[in-house]
Amino acid sequence: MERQMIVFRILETKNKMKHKFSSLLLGFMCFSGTIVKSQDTTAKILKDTDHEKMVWFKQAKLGIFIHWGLYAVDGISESWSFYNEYLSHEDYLKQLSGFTAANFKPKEWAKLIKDSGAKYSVITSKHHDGFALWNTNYGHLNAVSHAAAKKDVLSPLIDALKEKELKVGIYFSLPDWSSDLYTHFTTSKRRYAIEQDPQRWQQYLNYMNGQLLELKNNYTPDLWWFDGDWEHPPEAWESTKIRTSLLKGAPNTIINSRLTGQGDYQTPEIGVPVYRPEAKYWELCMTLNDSWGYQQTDNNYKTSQQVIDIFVDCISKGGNLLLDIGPKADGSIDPIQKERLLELGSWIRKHHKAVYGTEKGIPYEHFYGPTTLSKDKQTLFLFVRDIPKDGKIVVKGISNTIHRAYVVGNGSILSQNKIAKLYWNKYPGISYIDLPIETIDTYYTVVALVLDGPIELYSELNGAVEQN
Ligand code: FHN
Repeated sequence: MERQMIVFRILETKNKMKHKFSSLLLGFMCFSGTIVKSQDTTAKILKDTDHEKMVWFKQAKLGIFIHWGLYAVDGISESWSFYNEYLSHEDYLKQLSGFTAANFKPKEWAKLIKDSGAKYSVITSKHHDGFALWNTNYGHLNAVSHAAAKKDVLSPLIDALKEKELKVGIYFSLPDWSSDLYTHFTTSKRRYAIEQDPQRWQQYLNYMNGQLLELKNNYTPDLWWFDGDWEHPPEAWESTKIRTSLLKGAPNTIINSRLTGQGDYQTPEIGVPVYRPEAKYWELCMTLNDSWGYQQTDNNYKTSQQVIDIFVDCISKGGNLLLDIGPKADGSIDPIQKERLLELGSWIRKHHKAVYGTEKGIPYEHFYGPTTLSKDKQTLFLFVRDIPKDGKIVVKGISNTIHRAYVVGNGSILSQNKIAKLYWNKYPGISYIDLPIETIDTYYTVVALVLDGPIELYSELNGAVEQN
């Protein structure tokens, strides 16, 4: 068994090297203008992250992101609409009178999130516009004192999430474009440069850190989801200090990669990684349509199939999906958004064995599609998106004996046969597994292959057949 694990690791290393070579090739092709763009998964994360504290995150696979703020009132782009000067800051703030949260039912939100199959949720406590959802003693813009809601909407949501045993993530924007203490106001207006007025910047840091401490003390989140670090270097944000202060007394809290250099995991955004990111921990954040917050004019919703495509892609590459919803200003959630979450949830429930706690799958050379592996690497899960035209799926280069093949979610045993296997050499042959039409799932049918030990991948080039 030990030996098989080693073989698997060696083969993985070989594959990584192959992948590095293909990345180089890709880079060269980009350079020569052949291929459009490579992905940026390079955001710096800490090298010495405590692996113990990452266990729940690694096993969770799905989180629900919530962008809720003033921008839902007019259905415009969160914060960016005034920053990019599509409307004035003054007009943007007029939305305060429409942010009622009149139909806000935090328990229903938490139930929906739980039913989606997510194990955690990340809520925008404050976006770049500086509007805080909780009763902060800092700043001048929050749901209690300034919006029609006249109440703290963050606390009841966090309570409801905890009640449902969901892990809690707090999104916090480092920039606050509405604060007079902050450097940037809009794309064409800067208030000041840090070098010109370090005292004012220090006042901003005090304000920002004051809010962070409030959030820490009020909610003891499991995860901090920072955003907006691109506006200043880590030294200006004093990101090391922020990390130390947030982890003080709460060492198991996880921090995302956008507290530059101080994060525990990478956060690619929208672009589904084409290749497996190298980072051990990563999470793709993704919208359901093309907007983070609620925008009634944006109907470009991904279908349930597409949402599940993206989810399966992430987990097969060893990552999580942080899928976003944008509730309306009254606190209700658009029926399409609800439907997508519930559909994803029922698919996950049926296939939970192939999802939670699994590891990234095997290279595509062995199977035409995404895969995951059980923790002990003795069960390989194959995700079949389409109906195989001859009713068979094909697996290649697996040296193990397949003890049993069955359909996850209903247990149907599947028959298999092997071709091109010669008894005198090690080439494992090609396995064909029957997948009758009655077993096909609406989105992905998942086939489990129970192996005789940890998976052993074969990648040699066979030589001449020397006897017959
Ligand atoms: O600018 C934001 C954007 O509005 C949104 O919040 C996303 C979510 O990941 N993050 C930022 C850009 O990276």
